[in-house]
Amino acid sequence: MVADQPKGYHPRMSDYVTVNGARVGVLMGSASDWPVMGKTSTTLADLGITHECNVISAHRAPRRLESYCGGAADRGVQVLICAAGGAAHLAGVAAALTHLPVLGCPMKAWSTEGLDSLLSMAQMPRGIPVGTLAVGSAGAVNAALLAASILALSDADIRDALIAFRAAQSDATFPLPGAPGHSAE
Ligand code: RP5
Repeated sequence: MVADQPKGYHPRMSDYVTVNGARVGVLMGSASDWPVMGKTSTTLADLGITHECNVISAHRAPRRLESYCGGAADRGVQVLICAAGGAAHLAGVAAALTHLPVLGCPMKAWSTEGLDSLLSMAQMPRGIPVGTLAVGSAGAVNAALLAASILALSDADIRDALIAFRAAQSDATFPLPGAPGHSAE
């Protein structure tokens, strides 16, 4: 019996969304994280990685988080990406509840430009690691790319998609109209 939940509370699968074949689970502490974390989802989709996205707060819905993390590996999820702001314990608690690799995305919340979230994730005490990315959009995109790198170790399609993504990034050119040596348009 846990004091913070009604007596007899048991999370149901319907408390969160699952996607058949999902390899990555994206968790957020709040729907207010979605404008940034949508970039994680878009990047995963661009690489052809089936994933699922849920808002499950570690402090508002701890039993639901326990249920989700406890079942993730058995459903075939291989990486969790957790985003939260403030005293951002979502990634650390998720990492405590599963052996899967957990990547942390610190969100800018209401103060300190996200430094609070960054330190909450990066400064995990020894024993339970969280692979922490940069604050905000850069970390959100990089979390997807790092998840792809992990999955690429055993999935040739994802490896090819990641290599193609990086090649396109390297081949991109950046005209500076009007700058010395660049054309005017
Ligand atoms: C965290 O607090 C969330 O991850 C979010 O980044 C921040 C603010 O949440 P809301 O007050 O917008 O729900 O739990």
